[in-house]
Amino acid sequence: MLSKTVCSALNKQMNNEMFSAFLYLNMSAAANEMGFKGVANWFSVQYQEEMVHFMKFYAYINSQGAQAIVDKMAKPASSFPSLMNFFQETLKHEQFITKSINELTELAVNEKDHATQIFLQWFVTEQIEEEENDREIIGKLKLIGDNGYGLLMLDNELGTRVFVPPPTA
Ligand code: OFO
Repeated sequence: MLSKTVCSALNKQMNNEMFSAFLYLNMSAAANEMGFKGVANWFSVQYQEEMVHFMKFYAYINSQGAQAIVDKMAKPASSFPSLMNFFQETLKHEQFITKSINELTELAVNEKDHATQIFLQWFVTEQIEEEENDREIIGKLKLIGDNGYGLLMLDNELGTRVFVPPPTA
């Protein structure tokens, strides 16, 4: 059973995950429009992963006898001046998500809600990977600078990313 406070915090995070999904879907379309098909693919996979995150919260809240409620959300950005900007904004957003998952975990600890703490462990680990991926791409973009061949190579590399649904999704 979830306390009212934990339930409302979980619902808020579920909606944050939906926002993440739509932000990355916008990024995918913007990259496609700029001609970076590989980057568009990378963000499309990112969108699918965020929908899995969203569904994990949705299923968990409902499994605890509470009600998952999809809420109105802020409008995600849709224009990005450079490839570097795409990934800087992504890292910034993921750092916000990490902070929010950490606060949620702290709340679960304070409320002695062991089930929610265990549920959130997957997200704590996931956020390490999310931020690491973004930092790695930003590092490559710094090395590449304005080199067209380098950008093309990176675009090709990001085009190979494939969505792998987690076993529990
Ligand atoms: Fe990008 O990890 Fe969920 O939001």
